[in-house]
Amino acid sequence: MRNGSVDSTYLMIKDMRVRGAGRIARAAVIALKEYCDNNRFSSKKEFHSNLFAAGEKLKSARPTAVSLPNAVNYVLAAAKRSEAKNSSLRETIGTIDVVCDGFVASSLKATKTIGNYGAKRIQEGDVVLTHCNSEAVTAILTAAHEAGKKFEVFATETRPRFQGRITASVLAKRGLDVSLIPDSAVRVYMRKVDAVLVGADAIAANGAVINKIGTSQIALVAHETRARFFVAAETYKLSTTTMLGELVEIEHRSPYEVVPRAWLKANSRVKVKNPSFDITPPEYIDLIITEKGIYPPQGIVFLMKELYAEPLLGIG
Ligand code: RUB
Repeated sequence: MRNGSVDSTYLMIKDMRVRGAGRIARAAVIALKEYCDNNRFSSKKEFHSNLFAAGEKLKSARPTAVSLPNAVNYVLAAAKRSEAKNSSLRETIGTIDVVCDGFVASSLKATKTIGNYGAKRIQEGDVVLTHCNSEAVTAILTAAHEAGKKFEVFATETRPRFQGRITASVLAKRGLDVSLIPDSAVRVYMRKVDAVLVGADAIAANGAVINKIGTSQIALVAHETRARFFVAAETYKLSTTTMLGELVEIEHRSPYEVVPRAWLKANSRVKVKNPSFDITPPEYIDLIITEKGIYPPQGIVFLMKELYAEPLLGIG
């Protein structure tokens, strides 16, 4: 069995060569498609068990971005439906190809739509602060810029992995006015900031947003200065299992992302903690911008029910 696409994508997601909730979802779906297309299966039974094992492996690459299991489960659900219809192996693989292509196209389209919806929330002369690197956020800022609005962006460095440098670099190349600031400088600049705009790895049923570590601290400071706090997220980042009381797992990464190996060796009594994400409570969020419309965090549960009530009935 040629597991190449699945194994390499699993590793790329795990060590963050592919990162960001939207990108990892699309990468996993493309890996599943390639896995189906590039292997010969002796029976439908073998196909299904291998496909489900590949899906489980991909889902285990990173635990927090719910876009990853949501995307993989979307593909696996298509395989299950095919099985229930007693489709041939060739038909099932054909269906999976279509479903995977559809997911990737609709994901890209959703980001673009969010860009257009969100751009309307950026006013002429605004100062916008963002954290980490989110495609949904850069889509909004780019769309506002392309609409001719003049505004300034502050991008936090986002330690320890410095994804803020990606954001600053992307925006500067697109012609936006952007300044990179240390994470610890957020409160200094927040007095100037009109709106904070961040992405999401997962959104819980109560409207809480799970995003890059440091997001909740920024929300607190934004609350203090009454800056608006917006979240941009495609609906496949909604965590439906939180409707059933499940918690979103927060990823803890290697201490060597925080300090060099030699330093830790020389200071072996020091414990280094490296949580990768945190939770911003709904009270600190003004609006969540999705491709299905813009919602107050308290409205997210209704969107979840509308979009995902049926699959939820099958849980448990
Ligand atoms: C990335 C991160 C991003 C969200 C949304 O964390 O927290 O804000 O994933 O990104 P990491 P997008 O770098 O650890 O993956 O809007 O691109 O899906």
